[in-house]
Amino acid sequence: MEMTFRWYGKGFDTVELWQIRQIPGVTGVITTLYDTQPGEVWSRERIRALKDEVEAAGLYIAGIESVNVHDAIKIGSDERDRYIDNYIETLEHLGQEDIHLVCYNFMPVFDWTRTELARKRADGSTVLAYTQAAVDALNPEDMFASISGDANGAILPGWEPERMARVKELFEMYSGVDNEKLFANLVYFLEKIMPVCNKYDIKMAIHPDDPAWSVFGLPRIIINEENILRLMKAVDDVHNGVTFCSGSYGTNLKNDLPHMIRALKGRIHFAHVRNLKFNSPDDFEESAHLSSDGTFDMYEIMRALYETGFSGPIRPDHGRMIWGEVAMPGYGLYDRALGATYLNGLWEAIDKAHKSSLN
Ligand SMILES: [Mn+2]
Repeated sequence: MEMTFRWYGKGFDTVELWQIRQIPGVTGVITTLYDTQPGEVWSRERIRALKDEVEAAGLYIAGIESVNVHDAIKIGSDERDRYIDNYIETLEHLGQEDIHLVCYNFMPVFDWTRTELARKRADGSTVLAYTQAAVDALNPEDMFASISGDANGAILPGWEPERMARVKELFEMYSGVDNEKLFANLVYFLEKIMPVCNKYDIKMAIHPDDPAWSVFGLPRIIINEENILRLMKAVDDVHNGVTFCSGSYGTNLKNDLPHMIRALKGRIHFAHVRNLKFNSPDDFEESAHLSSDGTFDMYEIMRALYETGFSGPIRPDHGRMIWGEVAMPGYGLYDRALGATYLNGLWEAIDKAHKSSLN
């Protein structure tokens, strides 16, 4: 594996590349053109400029998170082929610039959903949290107001104001789309883009839905082992792969994370590894990465990745806000750097134990 760090780009991220460069063991960034809209073609010039900027800091672009998928593609409307053509053109430009990993998601209307962005913990740190009762009590428009009011001034991915201004319209557009239709639209999209992915060896890595169940009655499909394996089979090409996000699949306690990793052997191209602490099955918070701070056994997650030969980028995910840092919720420097260091430590221990067992 390669340890990486998510970076939203200059002007969008409070963390700077030189700081990322100083985290031990971090060699690459996962980044994006944050000011592009879904459906827009990314120019080669802009991709090149981003690459140059990252490389000048002594890092490299390990992958893109995300190239967002236009709603027309998810809904399967008449315009979808035009937007798929645009997506293909973006992939072509990324391939020409030697970028071979693209994370994306296929969630309708909302990206990830949390009900609190700054829940205070006993140690004074703040974390993102989710309570089902709070979602049940809200309508979708109020959800946006509560999320944006708490974001430390940052624009959160998937919660862009221009998008949320259209939230009612978006709900209407998805009214005829159920889980099966959404799945069929995803397969249609993947089949269309596989040729360009094969040509440039671009690994598509679908991010799970977060939380891994339906919110506000919207369809959700990338939520468990059965569904993700179905998708792997439906488009049985190594370039149709997975972002294994422990914190997203892990929102549903029925998901056995190490088991899923083993079942997806060879198809996980990117990993987000973080912990959650469940206070009840309907209430969780994004704890520190350490196993003992949350509900998941991080050692077993890393061991499953190791034993399945995972060689792609891995990154710590949503960190706590600590030491007075003010940043995009979940995306401060300090706690994610601690997370990266902890995950590197686990990996080293697993690697050394494995090698000594061979002697
Ligand atoms: Mn994730």
